[in-house]
Amino acid sequence: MKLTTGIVSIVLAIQKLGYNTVLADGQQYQQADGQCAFQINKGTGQDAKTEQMGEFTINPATSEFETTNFGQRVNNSESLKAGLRGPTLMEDFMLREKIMHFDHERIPERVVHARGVGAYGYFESFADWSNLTAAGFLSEAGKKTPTFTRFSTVLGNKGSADTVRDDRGFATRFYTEEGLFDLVGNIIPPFFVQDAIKFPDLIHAAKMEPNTDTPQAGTAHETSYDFFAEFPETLHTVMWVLSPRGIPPNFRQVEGFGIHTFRLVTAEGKPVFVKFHWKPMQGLSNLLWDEAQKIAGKNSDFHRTDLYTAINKGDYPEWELGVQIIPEKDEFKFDFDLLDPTKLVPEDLVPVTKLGRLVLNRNVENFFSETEQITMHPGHIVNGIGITDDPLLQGRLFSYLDTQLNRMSSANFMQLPINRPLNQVTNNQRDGFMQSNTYKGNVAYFPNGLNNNKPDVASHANGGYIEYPERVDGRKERGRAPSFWDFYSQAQLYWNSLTPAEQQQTVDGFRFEVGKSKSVDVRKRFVDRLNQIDNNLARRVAYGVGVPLPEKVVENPGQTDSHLSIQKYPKPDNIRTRKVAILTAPGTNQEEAKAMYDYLVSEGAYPAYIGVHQGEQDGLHIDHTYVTDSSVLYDAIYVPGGAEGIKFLTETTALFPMDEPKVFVMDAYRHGKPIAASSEGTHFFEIAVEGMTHYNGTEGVILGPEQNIKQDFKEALITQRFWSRLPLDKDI
Ligand code: HDE
Repeated sequence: MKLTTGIVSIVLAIQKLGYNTVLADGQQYQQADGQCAFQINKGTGQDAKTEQMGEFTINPATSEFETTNFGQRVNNSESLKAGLRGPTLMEDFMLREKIMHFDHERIPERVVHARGVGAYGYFESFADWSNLTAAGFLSEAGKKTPTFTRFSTVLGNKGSADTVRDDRGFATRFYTEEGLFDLVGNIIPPFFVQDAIKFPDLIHAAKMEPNTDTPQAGTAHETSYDFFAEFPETLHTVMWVLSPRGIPPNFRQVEGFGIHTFRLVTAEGKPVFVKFHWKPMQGLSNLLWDEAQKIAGKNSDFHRTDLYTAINKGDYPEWELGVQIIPEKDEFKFDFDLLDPTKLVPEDLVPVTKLGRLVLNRNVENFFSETEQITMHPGHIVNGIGITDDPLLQGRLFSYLDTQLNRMSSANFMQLPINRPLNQVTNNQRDGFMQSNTYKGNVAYFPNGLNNNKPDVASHANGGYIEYPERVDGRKERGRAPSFWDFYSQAQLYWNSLTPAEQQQTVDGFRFEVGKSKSVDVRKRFVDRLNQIDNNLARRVAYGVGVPLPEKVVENPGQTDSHLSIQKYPKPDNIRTRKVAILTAPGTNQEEAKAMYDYLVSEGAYPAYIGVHQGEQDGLHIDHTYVTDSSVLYDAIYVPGGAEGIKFLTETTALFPMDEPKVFVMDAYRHGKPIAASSEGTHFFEIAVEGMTHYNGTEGVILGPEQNIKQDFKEALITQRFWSRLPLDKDI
């Protein structure tokens, strides 16, 4: 009798899954338990995810004594010996336990995206978007959802440098009322390959070469360019990575992209195609390759430190989440296939509609527990968001769970605090390594009569996930649709959309990376591919890497999109978080130095005095010196006056490497950074850049009495980089 009831309820549930039924009853999804978990709890001042994490957070500083893992208080600092100089005893349970745990502290790093940094935050919807999607977190203006975002480089090992040239991950988990939604994207809108089955080849070619395990964290080697030359669908994304986009200055000034075309589906079952975008409110910026390389040596944690610092100081980075909306009827309107992940949808064709904003406002307590153990997965989706037939996305849906099982060594990794959704998880999955839940009763199957069919299967009416009922039919075939066969148009679009200075940086990038290939044949084959994009680009690279300059073989029709250049991206209206080095020495004009320092602080910038030693120096407190820091770690520099101070900076001393203060100015100048100098400081600027005549002019260099230069310096800091100062190739 009870079994029959169970079967009937499955049938009913399956019936309810159909969109017709949903349309017929017209019911909108209601939250089952009716409570909103995302309000800030007035008592604790925390959102629901923070509270949930708190249950698992331990503060060792409040524990009086050390214990073993089984709770016995112990002296865990001395091993048990037969006589104080004698052999250690096997019976020492404290030693055995401590060493055993230490021996197993490491887990496999991610096979890609190993190096990352994460932060908590919240997403706030700008409006009720139920006209677009049934997703609850987008259902109301002002609705807030806790989030965790992890940024990562792709190729490097966990201990590699932050400022390498690479694409980067931008993965955000939304802890929604209906479960987790992970938007696992990158900072570059297209991807290298069209089909998941080519991902292992791509990564094998781009990561370290297997015989030598070199080079670390980048594509500047032979196998990458061999693969790119042989597999031209990679070229569009290669162009992006080699352009200034591949070397961001921090994670706060990057865009994010969902890459694939996704679907949004309303409660009534109405679908649209969308591309997800994150637009940074801090503006968009980049490093020059020379800076990136030097920073890697000076501070290999540059991007991580930047994010931690900004959040700790209350300068919360913020992005707007937007979507490009493409009605189903327009699926075939473009000259590329919407399912091809190596293509972007130009924003000039389809503008971005802003849905809400993401604010990162809290650093992790523990890197391993939170940033390392989070298991992002494009298959974590909620009602109202759907996937498409993009063959790369389809393959990803398999890969993430599979790799996470390897990384976490237990199928129970979703029970970890960082991975738990906020709502109750109920199903009949059981046991496995490190099962931390205790399930009552003898029923772990469905249908069941003994528990009255609980937990029951969910239908649309009570929040069950509904697959969009896309019609699928076709023959089994291995291969690619002809609509995926154009590999060059968007590489051209991107190249054409860069400013001359950005094109120069891209050419310089190729000269470095392709030039690292020992094989002249690889260099030549790759240049031939570039020649399919643009002859001028190919000739400039060819000249640098010593292969014959190719003749023009294709026309570049010159199409552009106005949203792809970093240089043209809108600037913020403030200078919050801009790092400014103030160059000082004994004899520096303190008043000038302090006045600029205070002004920059009042504008929210991060000034720092650079001195010849740490501690007190002529009334200035110095934390940074010409030994610990250099120009590349800053956005701008200021040289105050004071004849004695300037004399000190120009003299040889053992307190810093020879000419280091001058190198500060020279680097800032040739990297196009804002430079301000006052009184005798202006003289120091002049002697430092003397002879650098191949750089163009002094745009962004502000010289004058200290009290007159502040506003101009602020404007220069907003501009951030003066590209006009950087030299361009002569005709090649
Ligand atoms: Fe990933 N990717 N990926 N990827 N990916 C992983 O999953 C994979 C792709 C991205 O911060 C892995 O848990 C395949 C595109 C990010 O935890 C792995 C393919 C995009 C992260 C994996 C792709 C991404 C990963 C490694 C081709 C942008 C870091 C560890 C079909 C939309 C997430 C892990 C984090 C991580 C596989 C392509 C972004 C191996 C097979 C396209 C941001 O599962």
